[in-house]
Amino acid sequence: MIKLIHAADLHLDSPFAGLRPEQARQRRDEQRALLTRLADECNTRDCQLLLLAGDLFDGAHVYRDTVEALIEALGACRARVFIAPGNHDWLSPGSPYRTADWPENVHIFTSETIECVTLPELGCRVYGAGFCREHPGALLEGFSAEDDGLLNLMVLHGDPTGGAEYNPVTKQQIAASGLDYLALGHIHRGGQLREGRTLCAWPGCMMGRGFDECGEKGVYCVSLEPGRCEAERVPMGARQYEILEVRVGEDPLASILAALPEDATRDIYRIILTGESEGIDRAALEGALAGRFDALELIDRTQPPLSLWAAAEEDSLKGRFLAGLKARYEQAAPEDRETILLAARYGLSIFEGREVPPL
Ligand SMILES: [Mn+2]
Repeated sequence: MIKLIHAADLHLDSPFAGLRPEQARQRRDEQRALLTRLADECNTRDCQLLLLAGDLFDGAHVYRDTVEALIEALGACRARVFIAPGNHDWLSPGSPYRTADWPENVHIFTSETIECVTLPELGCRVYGAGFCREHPGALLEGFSAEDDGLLNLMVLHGDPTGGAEYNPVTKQQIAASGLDYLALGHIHRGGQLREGRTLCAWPGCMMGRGFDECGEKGVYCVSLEPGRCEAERVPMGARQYEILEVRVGEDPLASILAALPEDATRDIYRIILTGESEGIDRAALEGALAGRFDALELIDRTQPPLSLWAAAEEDSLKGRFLAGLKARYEQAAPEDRETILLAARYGLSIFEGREVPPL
């Protein structure tokens, strides 16, 4: 039986442009630290192969520290390593894939024509190709693997979800490939499908970089023998982005706390508040939640309780005042609504002879 780890879309040296420079540098350090984790995972599980399906680097600018960290981690793997460069790390003339000194156990596919390395000691062959430009066309079209009893694997960057821009991989091509395992990269949310005798999988990115890459990220651990192939998700323990929608009750803080997992201190949260409220005291909530997250973004989408507008129909000065604000509230952009609610509450307090709450 062959055991392998399949990872993709590491996007090392991402700029993390939305973060402060200090935080961005920390994230790039964390990306490099994941390389050690990847090598450990391979060695602990006694994997014979590590397949890296492209977008290892985020772009043409790669720090030397990063190349060194990657070389060190891959060199520490007892597995044979196969890399198929993708659209972000395509094989430009100055690419580290061409210029760096890679360890002996690492094979980089440097042609857009599918090539093959036979590993008789493992009873398999590993096919692969690499992007030599950003948009290489359909690399798998017309391919079929040798059929001679060896297990056939392929590592490739490409899109199995219908996108046409970056090496589209269709179900027909997968079925016709005759491969046992097709290790893809490109789609950042992991998934797998079976077509014909082939299991095709893409692990997604190894670490989320924004709210468009939420949830737990990781790699696949694949076990493979003639007639059987399974891919199991292995989380890599990186910091996570999460979006949580919380319907607030009487006490918004209590509602949020009840919705949180036990420990989110390393994670980056966007909490969207819904339901009814007379206005969310953002500063107080942020204060009360400080330290529970690496970073928190609060979005208030609550609606005012009906009673605030109850007198808007009245034929009185109070009624006209509320009706005017209510109309503006309904037209307002979400970020302006809090101010309008505040005006309504203050105005109502004055009309009703109550003490005006402090600003
Ligand atoms: Mn990618």
